[in-house]
Amino acid sequence: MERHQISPINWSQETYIKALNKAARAHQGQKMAGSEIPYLMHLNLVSREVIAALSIETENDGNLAIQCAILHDTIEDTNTTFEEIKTEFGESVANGVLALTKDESLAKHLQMTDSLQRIKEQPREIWMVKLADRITNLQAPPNYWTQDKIIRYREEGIQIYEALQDASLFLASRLAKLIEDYKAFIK
Ligand SMILES: [Mn+2]
Repeated sequence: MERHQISPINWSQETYIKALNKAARAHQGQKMAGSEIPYLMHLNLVSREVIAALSIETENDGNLAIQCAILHDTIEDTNTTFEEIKTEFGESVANGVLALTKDESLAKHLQMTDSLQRIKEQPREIWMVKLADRITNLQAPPNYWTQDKIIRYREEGIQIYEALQDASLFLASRLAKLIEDYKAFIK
């Protein structure tokens, strides 16, 4: 049956499915922190934020943004390697995922600044993924977090916002609102 192809403007469904299959296998068995919910939920939420931004900010390379959104934690949290991502998804996706990976050889308090510097050397689509990641993570903190940890997490959110806000008006305004709302968790 001959059918006219209809696709989203700046990304393809096939690309999304391929990345999601990879992430589902790589993160198999992992759960979201402090819960029984599969980790894939986090990747779903991050990619939904990115897709929402792409529907408005259509000048972006949506395939790059979506692949990096879905794969952003594979190098950091699974045994997937940079080389593997490069072979399967290409060099720009692998470079993006690597920039989104914390350098655990650094002291913990230096890791965010270092990662933000490396993200800023990447295309804006990678910045969008980091904004979307923090939007997704700025939900009610787990009940075992200390006040100190909650305050630091909010401050890190501000640091991410300040560094990357230019990548997406949509995501930056979502993040700004969540940073404001997060004050409610500080007693
Ligand atoms: Mn993440």
